[in-house]
Amino acid sequence: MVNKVVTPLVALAACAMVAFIFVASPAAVAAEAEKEALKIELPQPYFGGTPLDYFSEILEERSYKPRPPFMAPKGATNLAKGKTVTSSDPDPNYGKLAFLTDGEKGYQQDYLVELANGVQWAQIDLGQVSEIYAIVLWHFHAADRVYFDVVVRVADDAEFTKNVQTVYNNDHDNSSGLGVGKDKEYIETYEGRLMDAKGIKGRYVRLYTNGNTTDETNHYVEVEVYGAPVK
Ligand SMILES: [Ca+2]
Ligand SMILES: [Ca+2]
Repeated sequence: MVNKVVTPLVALAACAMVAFIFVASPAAVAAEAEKEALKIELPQPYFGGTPLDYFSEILEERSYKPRPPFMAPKGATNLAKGKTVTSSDPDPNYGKLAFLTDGEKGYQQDYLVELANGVQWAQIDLGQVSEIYAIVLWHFHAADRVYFDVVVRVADDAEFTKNVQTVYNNDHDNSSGLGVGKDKEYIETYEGRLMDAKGIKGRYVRLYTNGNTTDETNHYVEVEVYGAPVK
């Protein structure tokens, strides 16, 4: 009888020890102490517009709560600000490619870049290989829209042949030919979409889409890449 009680208690104590060591190892505690919440400036939200009439099995449920803070190593900055942007569509329907990294994130059409129909990408050169913690991406947030086949990749070279890594991919049927992705589709908001890049290293960030729930075109308002240059 005593054994029946004691054995589970011993097992529980052992589990607690393991959990304690795992959670509170000095290295882990030090790493957490070196982190702070990213300060992401948000534009004004847009109210109104046509409600979205779209359903898909991979569409993430809309959240009405503010995004929780994202913890990144102290000193992380937006490495994309003011950096050079190139695209599969070098002559946008309207707007300029430089709008992606100019710091303006408003929903007004003045801040919008529209790329041609179908699969298109925009690419940011961070200037040097960097450790990347998070990418925040605003397509167009003056309406409820879902952009299709959102794929975000990082590489060491502008042609995307060296050290290519995928940060986000919601192309479930591989229609863009970049591999099957398991991430969710989502509705655009003024908060943008924060993607956890988990500290991967690279110099170039390339962002793909393939039209949206309103039309076949592709839009960007701003892209932020939070990280630190690799010394
Ligand atoms: Ca902008
Ligand atoms: Ca697809």
